[in-house]
Amino acid sequence: MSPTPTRTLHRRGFVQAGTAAALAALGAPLVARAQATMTFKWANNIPITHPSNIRVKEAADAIKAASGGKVEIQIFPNNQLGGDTDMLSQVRSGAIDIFPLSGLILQTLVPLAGINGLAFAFKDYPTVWNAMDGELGAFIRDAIGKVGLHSFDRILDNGFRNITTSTKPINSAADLQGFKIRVPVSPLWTSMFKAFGAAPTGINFAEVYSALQTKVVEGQENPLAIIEIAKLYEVQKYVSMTGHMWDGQWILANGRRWNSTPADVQALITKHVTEAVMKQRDDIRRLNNGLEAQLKAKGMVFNYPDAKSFRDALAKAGFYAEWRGKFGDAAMAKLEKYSGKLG
Ligand code: X2X
Repeated sequence: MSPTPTRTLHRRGFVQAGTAAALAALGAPLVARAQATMTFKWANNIPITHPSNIRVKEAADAIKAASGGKVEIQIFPNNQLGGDTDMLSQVRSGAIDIFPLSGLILQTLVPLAGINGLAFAFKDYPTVWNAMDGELGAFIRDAIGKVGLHSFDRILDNGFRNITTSTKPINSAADLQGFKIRVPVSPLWTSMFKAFGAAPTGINFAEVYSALQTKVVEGQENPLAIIEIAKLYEVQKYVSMTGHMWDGQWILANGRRWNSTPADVQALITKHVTEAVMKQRDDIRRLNNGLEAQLKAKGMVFNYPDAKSFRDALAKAGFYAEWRGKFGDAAMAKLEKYSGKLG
């Protein structure tokens, strides 16, 4: 069957006027074919009710409308296509097109991507966004580009992480001695909790609820939004507000798929995904501020440990020195421009 004649999308009203003007300014060719429907599989590890999915669904709807139904983003939430480790393989092979992933889990493939997880690096959100939307983020995205993945510029917020347990509150690093805790599958996470003196096990998020329920582990650590949305309050009692690190998800696309996507479609997707990320950050900030009261109402017990014993344990175990060596001086200089001297 011979293909129908090619038409540029703007002639069909495919691209909104604003986008077309922006593309013209960039000198980008409008090369997409009006007859082809493009479908992108977007997969992740969290329930559809999480702002990451709500906002991406809005972006997908906007992209579909703006493209006259030609560009479709299908969302597969909640580990439907596998756990994080598996989805990372799939986005590399092209079985999944777009996959948001914690930089610390991506670290198994891009060692530098774990750097923002260095314990207590960021004192607050303004510092996080200055770093991740600034030179540190650009440095990390460069490294991601080298393994054949495209990273969108803006990273999704996951949040500052806190420890939950089924057995006792964690008041200081001493309470973590020998403590069986789940961490995501990531060298930095495992190293951090070993340095605290705990007994960490790397488990994908897909198995966290059942690992807590069956007491394979006594605790885990996550931002409040995840604790609420994944219903971890059903299997955990205490929340210790350690805020030991900030974590976000880079939105990764299979490089071959992305590079073979017409420039106007790339621009359309990028515009809406970026808007979704900025709204998602706002949602998470508001959620994490309001959730404490809600989780208390569900029976969770909160405590607010001082960071000092945790920092001291890390310093004593040589955690910062070890990771400074692994990340290298150039990368540490990018981080410390925002965090101040670590360790
Ligand atoms: O796996 C986790 O704990 C989660 C949901 O926070 C991440 O995606 C890193």
